[in-house]
Amino acid sequence: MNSLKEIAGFLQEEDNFIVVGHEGPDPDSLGSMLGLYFGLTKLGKRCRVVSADPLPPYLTWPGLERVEHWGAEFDPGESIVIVVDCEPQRTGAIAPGVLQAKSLVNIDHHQRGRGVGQLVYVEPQEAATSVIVYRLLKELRVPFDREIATALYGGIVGDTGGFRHANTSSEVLRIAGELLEYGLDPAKIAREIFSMQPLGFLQLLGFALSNLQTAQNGRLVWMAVSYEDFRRFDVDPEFTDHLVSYARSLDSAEIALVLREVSPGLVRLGLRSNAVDVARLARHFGGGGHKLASGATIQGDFQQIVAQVTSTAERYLVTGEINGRDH
Ligand SMILES: [Mn+2]
Repeated sequence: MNSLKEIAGFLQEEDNFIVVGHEGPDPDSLGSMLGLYFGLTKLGKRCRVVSADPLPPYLTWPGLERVEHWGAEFDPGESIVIVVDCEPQRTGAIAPGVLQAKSLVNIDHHQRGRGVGQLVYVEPQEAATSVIVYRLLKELRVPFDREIATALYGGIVGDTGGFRHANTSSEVLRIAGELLEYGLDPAKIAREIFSMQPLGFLQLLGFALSNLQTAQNGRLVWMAVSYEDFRRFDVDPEFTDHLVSYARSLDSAEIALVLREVSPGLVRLGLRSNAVDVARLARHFGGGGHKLASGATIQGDFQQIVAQVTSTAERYLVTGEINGRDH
């Protein structure tokens, strides 16, 4: 792994960058993408920002309109690609182009991410990749303004669950406090991230909550929403990963999980915990993430996957072991 100083030095020397984040962009991936984009632009660098997937429709941060959308045809050409908040493989449809970049920089805070590229900075201790980008922009002596501050603050709010998760350190609050001095609107940023639900989503939520399942006296709790359910409530399944926070709010929950069939036969597993290491469970199903918040994408028959995942999670909760029988 490189130091932030080395990465800053490299960025200072070079020009012509493309910043990319993960598939299904969330506030932290967008915050770190835009923060870095504005920072490099302020240094007089040529920079573009690219996402494979559409952005969450409710965010109105300055600069989001500059995000270009590319698919499998994405070709970085001579540009240096900077991958933030994920490994290059997780950039979705643009991943083949990203992996062929002549030069690759990887900045991330995910536990499993070993980083891929000429320059790599992966620090799982950091609450958000937006915090790492904050430090990098300081290293680069970029003057901050409201645009940069909104992006980084939004990313931090997203990944700390509005300063509620275990990653909310005094350092994170100090950085957030400094960013607030640039005249951003914290109530608006929080409302856009947490409280802009379309009617269909609330109705789907009511359905999902009334079908909530538990095991082990409520220590394990799960929701399963099929593709058919999403269609019935006319909800885009890609923007429903926060369903898991409702499952997690059960008083007895130690492991909360949500299984969403986002297209026929393609299932996204979201895992949350208050103490148990659910990154291990996510890895068992081919995914990854953080100790208390992780996920995976699984292909197959929805009902079979629901049965398999919940029985594995229950066994893990009871024994602390994941034996390899299911996979
Ligand atoms: Mn993140």
